[in-house]
Formats: sequence, C-alpha cells, structure tokens
Amino acid sequence: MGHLVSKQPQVQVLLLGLDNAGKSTFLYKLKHNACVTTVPTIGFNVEMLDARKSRKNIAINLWDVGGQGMMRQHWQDFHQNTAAVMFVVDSADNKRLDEARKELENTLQSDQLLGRPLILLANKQDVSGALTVTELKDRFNLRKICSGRDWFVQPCSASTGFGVEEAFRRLVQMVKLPSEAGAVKDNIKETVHYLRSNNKH
Ligand SMILES: Nc1nc2c(ncn2[C@@H]2O[C@H](COP(=O)(O)OP(=O)(O)O)[C@@H](O)[C@H]2O)c(=O)[nH]1
Ligand SMILES: [Mg+2]
Repeated sequence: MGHLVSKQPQVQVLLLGLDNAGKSTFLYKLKHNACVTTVPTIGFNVEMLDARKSRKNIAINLWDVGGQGMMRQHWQDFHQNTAAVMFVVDSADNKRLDEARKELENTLQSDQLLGRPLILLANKQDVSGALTVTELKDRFNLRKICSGRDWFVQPCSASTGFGVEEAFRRLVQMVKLPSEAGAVKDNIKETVHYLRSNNKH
C-alpha cells in the first residue's frame, strides 16, 4: 500500500491568502465536502487529494500554511517545491483588498515561484457586495503582476461549495507533473518533518 502510494506522482500546491480569507474552509470543502467550523490556523493543514492527469493517478498535496505569524518565515522554504499557488481572497472584504494584493504581489515576486501557475480564488461570492472576477482582476492589476505565468481567476464560495470543484479541476489542468519539464521534485516527507520540528508550541 505504502509502496503504491509512493509511486504516484505527487505535486505540492500552496494555498495562500490573508487570514480569514477562507483557506481552511476551502480545503475541507474540497477534501471532505464538509463545512467544518474552522479555527484560525496555527501551524499548517495539509491534505492529499487524488486526481487524474495525463492518464495517470496523481496526488495533489494542498498546503494551507496559515496566514499569519510565525509561519510566514517558512514560506520561502515551501516555495522551492511548489508546483502551483492557489491564492484565496475574501472578495467581500473591501478594507483588506489592498493588503491581499500586496501579499499576492510579494508571493509572486519570489524567485522560487518563477513561472508557477496561479489560481486566484475570488472567495465569498455568496456575500452581497463581493467583488466580481472582473472587478478583482482590475483591482489586483492581475494581467501585469501575473505576466510570465499561467493564471486563472475562479469565483467561488468555500462555505457553499460553489466553484470549489471547478477550482480543483482547473488546478489539475494547469499544474505540471514531476516528470514534466519545469516541474519540481516531491519532498513531502521532508517538508512535513521540517515543519513539525520547527513548529513546536
Ligand atoms: N460567507 C462566507 N463565509 C466564508 C466563506 N469561506 C470562508 N468563510 C468564513 O470565513 C471565516 C474564515 O474562514 P477560514 O477558512 O478559517 O479562513 P482562513 O484563515 O483563510 O483559513 C470563517 O468564519 C468561515 O466560515 C465563503 O465562501 N462565504
Ligand atoms: Mg485557516
């Protein structure tokens, strides 16, 4: 069993965004199709999701490393092995949109993330007043800050499930497998070990 699992191509995907954007809600909706009551993430959540790509069974490890505090210093270490970034935005939180944009810009400027695809999740579309995809694209100046990489904006609501599966399908389409040119190596075990040992509370 362990043998079979380890033979499956694995890709590491980062789930980023400000605290309260809906990262954990999105992750649990995708994994368990459940709405769990989330608490602010301390440390990290990681879930392995099965998918099919290029006639192969693959595993996508989706890392929710927490939007705040001490985890930020570890982001650089993640970046190197990251095949794609999902960036979650609370589309209804007008006050923090600029903060979110800056965070995204910073993330995309990382050398280790050069050319990695970005999926921007325009979350909380169920809330009245939420920015539409078009509005968010303009507000974030996405065409400019995403030049040189594949990118896509997916409207969604992590709590109702709207757009969640679509976001995952899009991710599977855009991500490169470890066997493909430009892909990154798989080191989930080392990363988990690293994080556990750096995250003792
Ligand atoms: N209305 C609405 N609330 C959401 C949505 N996604 C997350 N939330 C709520 O936003 C809060 C923060 O969500 P959480 O997943 O913990 O955010 P995280 O800090 O990014 O992990 C929680 O109260 C969630 O229930 C959504 O799509 N719509
Ligand atoms: Mg969280």
